[in-house]
Amino acid sequence: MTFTLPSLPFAPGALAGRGMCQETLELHHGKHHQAYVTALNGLVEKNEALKGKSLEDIIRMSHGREELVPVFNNAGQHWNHSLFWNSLSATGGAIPGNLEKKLVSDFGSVEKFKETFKAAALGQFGSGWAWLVLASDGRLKVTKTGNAGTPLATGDGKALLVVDVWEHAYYVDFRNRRADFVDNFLAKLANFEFAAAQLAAA
Ligand code: MN3
Repeated sequence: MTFTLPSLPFAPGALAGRGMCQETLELHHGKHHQAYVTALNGLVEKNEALKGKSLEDIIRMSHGREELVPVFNNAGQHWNHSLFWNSLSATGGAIPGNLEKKLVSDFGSVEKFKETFKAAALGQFGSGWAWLVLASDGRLKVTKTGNAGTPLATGDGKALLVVDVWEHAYYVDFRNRRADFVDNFLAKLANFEFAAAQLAAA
């Protein structure tokens, strides 16, 4: 299987004025994400055991295997970024009723969820990701992963929403201010409609 860069689910300029300019998206999607896809295809081409496997299979197969670290890193980054584009919206920030009810039930309040999510995003030392997941006990949880880490590999819940906290995600719009980027993500960019749909389908 040859992997391809998914199209953005919005125009590259659609989030300008909401804290993610077109230049950020052209670099992040068109250069960074494309580079992971290209590298993954090159690695799969050289490894018979990986040919024809789905992205999810490749992530699970390569996780924790020293000789497959580059495969895991590029496959994980491809999967994580694909979810990240769906976690953004030009009408982001509004939380649908069914998801709000579940957030209140599992975190105590929407504000408490946002605090927890922000703390995970800021607490990830260096590059990585902060996640809203549906854990196997049926509760919503916030988790974080380093580098290309993903709950898909660890079985740490079904991913509903993710924010990229690699510097390339925010440096053009927010310079070094990760906290401002995360606040803006939660208020203006987070596609909670998508997260609610993922929850409903789980
Ligand atoms: Mn990224």
